Amino acid sequence: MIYEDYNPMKKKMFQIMNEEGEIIQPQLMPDLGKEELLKMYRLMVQTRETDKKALLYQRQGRMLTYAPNLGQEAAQVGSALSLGKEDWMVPAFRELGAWLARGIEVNMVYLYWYGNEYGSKVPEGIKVLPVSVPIASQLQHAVGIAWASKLQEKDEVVMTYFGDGATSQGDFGEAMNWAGVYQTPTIFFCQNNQFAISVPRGSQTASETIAQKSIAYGMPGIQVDGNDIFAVYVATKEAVKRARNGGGPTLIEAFTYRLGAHTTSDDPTRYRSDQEVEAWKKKDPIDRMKKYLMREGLLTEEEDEKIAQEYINIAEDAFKYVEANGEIELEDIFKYQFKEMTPQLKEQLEEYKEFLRGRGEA
Ligand SMILES: Cc1ncc(C[n+]2csc(CCOP(=O)(O)OP(=O)(O)O)c2C)c(N)n1
Repeated sequence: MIYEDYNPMKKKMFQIMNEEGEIIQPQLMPDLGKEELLKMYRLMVQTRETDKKALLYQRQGRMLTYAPNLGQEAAQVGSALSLGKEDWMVPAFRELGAWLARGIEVNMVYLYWYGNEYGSKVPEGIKVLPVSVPIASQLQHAVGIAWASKLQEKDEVVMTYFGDGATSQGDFGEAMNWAGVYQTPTIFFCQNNQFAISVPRGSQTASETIAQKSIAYGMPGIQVDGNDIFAVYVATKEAVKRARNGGGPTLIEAFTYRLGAHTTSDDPTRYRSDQEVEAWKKKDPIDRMKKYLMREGLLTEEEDEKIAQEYINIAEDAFKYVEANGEIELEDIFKYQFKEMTPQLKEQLEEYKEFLRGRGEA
């Protein structure tokens, strides 16, 4: 129903909970008990605390690089929770809340950003693909997996994540087209955080919304308030159900905002105003759900502080583990590019060894 009511041509954004944490469409509220609501909230808080710590470690020179998730927690957690254990998540690189919701542990995430590729080794039984940095390349993989699932009659749905900038890549068009033609069970989940590094959404595409791109490829689409976890959950849940029942793909645009930098190498004050950022801080997805939970008598300030502390401790322990176990041999960079080292890589490795000998380190 919501996909008809919010057809992208109608230019309406789907929202259930407003910025004050009030439920404005109670008839569409998902049927969730206290435990499930708190699980959602806890995952968002864990995302935030894990993210804040990572940024601090990177700024202390202890982590290689990092892509912050601040402000995007509801989009990530709400969407991932709509998947079943049997379904696949195919990420880009800014998906912390979704990884945690799928059961990826903090030490794996930290290990990856520490520069250790073992962070990409997804544990057995968790259906998540490794980080994909080449923008939009993962969309092809997502459609391929979904098509295989369909051909093998497996009922596995695939949710793939990407940013607004990714929709300007050729890979996006190819993946969407294939999914539309072959009706693959793929959910294209776009976190429209308004920027592709320093390029604002408006300079990125002439489309009025990302959601309307669904129409050209013959699939349902919707723009949801990405800072409203209930709207995200309901929209993705319906898309997952449709895909599982043979109804094909869906494009979901989660309208949100990256409150932090693109990565730790970026300075966002050079391309956007403080006023804009301040205005978006008022739409904070976690504050919004907190207000709702407190009004419903499901959370107190004291409990909230305890939850945050619990996840700060987990993050600190995870990073201790990474610093104790995460060092890599620089030689590995040359050794594991290919199954066998190419002559060029062998030459480079020799050069590197020579450099170490020069420094008296080898
Ligand atoms: C094919 C490709 N081109 C360029 C880059 C450099 N790059 C890294 S992130 C990024 C912007 C991506 O923006 P978006 O898809 O909106 O995702 P966001 O970073 O906002 O989450 C670019 C251009 C890349 N990683 N891959």
